[in-house]
Amino acid sequence: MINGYNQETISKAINTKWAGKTVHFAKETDSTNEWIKRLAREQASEGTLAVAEFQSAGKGRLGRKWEAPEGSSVMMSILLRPVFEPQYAAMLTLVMGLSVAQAVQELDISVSIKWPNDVVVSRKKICGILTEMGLENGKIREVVIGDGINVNLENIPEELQDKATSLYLETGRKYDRNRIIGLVMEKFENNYEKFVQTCDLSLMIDEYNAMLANRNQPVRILDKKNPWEGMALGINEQGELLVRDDTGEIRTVRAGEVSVRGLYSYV
Ligand code: BT5
Repeated sequence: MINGYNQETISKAINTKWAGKTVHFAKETDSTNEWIKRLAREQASEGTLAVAEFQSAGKGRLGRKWEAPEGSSVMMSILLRPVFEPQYAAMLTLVMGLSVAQAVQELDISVSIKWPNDVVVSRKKICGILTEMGLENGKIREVVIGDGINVNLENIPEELQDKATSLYLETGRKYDRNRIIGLVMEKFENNYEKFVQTCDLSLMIDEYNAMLANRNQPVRILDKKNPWEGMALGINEQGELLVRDDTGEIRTVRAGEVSVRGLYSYV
């Protein structure tokens, strides 16, 4: 049977140097990203992790909502205080995406990454990532990375069924959320330490591209003014998606500026 899920069980499952060394746990909060920002104002240290069993105001990107029932999903946010320049912070979403994918792979589940911020199983989303940055005098004050991982969800709301799933729905098995958090923290610590050496993805690009669901897939770039289609080739060291358009030109697509969809499905 699966252990409990609380501050103590989560801390026990994390064997890292700094990522998730301090864990805060709540039965309910508004959003773990908002909670960790409040903890950051109270001088929480780098690597502090906030985990909630339920979020009353879970957030996606661009004002979208993140919703998951109590008791079945991982909702957590980690606090970082990087000293690098703000322009590099957006790549941390990719660093976390790779880390979650590697953690899920350790459970013997076939998993991939939908650039830039989703982790997918069977081409449906099992995890969304939201990175937020606070600045002070042009410098990074903090970066918060939030993960919502659909672990043991037994149902997916009707409107999300074509693009979302859970580890349980894909494998028929229930997973220990403590272990998943421990694995994500271990992978993230390792990848983040590589990232800060170069401030780009060069030390993990091959692993990333090997797990990229969009790779060699036809995609539609949902640019508001000029949507276009092409073949996704992989990411570059700056985390941009390389897409060959129908004239043969290879164009770079930046996360945050446009959305990318598979031509035949969500990925
Ligand atoms: C994301 O946004 O995928 C980022 C989600 C980040 C959630 C975590 S949970 C812990 C931390 N605290 C927070 O408040 N947020 C972070 P985006 O790409 O904008 O996708 C949002 C869209 O995903 C929604 O509009 C829905 O269509 C869909 N969605 C909502 N809940 C979902 C779920 N549980 N599983 C899969 N898709 C979902």
